[in-house]
Amino acid sequence: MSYVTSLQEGPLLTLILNRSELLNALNAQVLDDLSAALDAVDLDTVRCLIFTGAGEKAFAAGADIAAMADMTPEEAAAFSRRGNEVFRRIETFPLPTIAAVNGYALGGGCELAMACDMRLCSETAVFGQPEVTLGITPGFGGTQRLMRLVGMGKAKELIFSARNVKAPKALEIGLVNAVYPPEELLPAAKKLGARIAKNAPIAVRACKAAMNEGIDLPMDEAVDAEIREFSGCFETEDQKRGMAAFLSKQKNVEFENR
Ligand code: CO8
Repeated sequence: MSYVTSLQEGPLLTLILNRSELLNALNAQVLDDLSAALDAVDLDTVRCLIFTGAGEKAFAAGADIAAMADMTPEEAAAFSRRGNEVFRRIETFPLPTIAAVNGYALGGGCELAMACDMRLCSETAVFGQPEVTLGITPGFGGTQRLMRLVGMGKAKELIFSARNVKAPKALEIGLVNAVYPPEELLPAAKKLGARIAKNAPIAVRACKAAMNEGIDLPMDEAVDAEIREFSGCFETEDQKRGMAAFLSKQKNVEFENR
């Protein structure tokens, strides 16, 4: 049995963390199942991934504390490396990703949400990096991604104090893009995914690649990443199709992912 359920609806693939009895806590098996779910994505038909958690309480309440309690430093390094590997894979995955955060997103759960391109959450969502209350640092990218999302001062405040942040505050500090009533969260994520899915898929992927690469580069090199991705689009049929449609005033162009 997999801890990750995949549900494809047209161009949208929803990956559901399915360990609700432990608030979708992330152990090695969940990480492996997430990785296997990514291996199985059909890049020809899927145009957007949505990550969410099973149950009404949690997106993911973090790495599995019971599984970590007796780790040696070497085992902890291997676990942290594996989590970082899987989350970096999500961050650089060649499709846009949306975290639909339906409750607690603590520790590794917050880190998973931050590895996604966009975060939508329910009014019940709670974000936080409580690791220092357990005697550890964040270990799945939290020390690096939170500061890139909300700025160094706010990230340090949240990580050092281990203070949780509810949905409205998460919106205010830019940790999430939007907040919805719980029953509207997945429909909203799918609506955003469907809107993205209508656009030229290779161009969307190229935007993601340019933005991901550029954020860590000096501006002169960052714009080179854009030039490379921009010019690459001119090798695609969808560029010809999109521009021809505009020039002939044709609406609702259908892109072919070629
Ligand atoms: N790990 C393991 N089990 C968990 C976790 C978790 N992170 N979170 C919840 N559970 C379990 C509980 O133990 C409980 O199990 P049981 O029913 O067997 O007693 C079940 O899930 C339900 O949880 P609660 O009864 O606690 O539910 P409440 O509604 O009372 O509380 C909370 C919900 C506030 C979310 C609470 O469960 C909580 O504080 N959980 C822990 C949150 C946390 O500290 N997360 C950070 C973990 S550390 C981390 O993520 C670091 C990432 C990188 C590490 C890599 C380094 C090697």
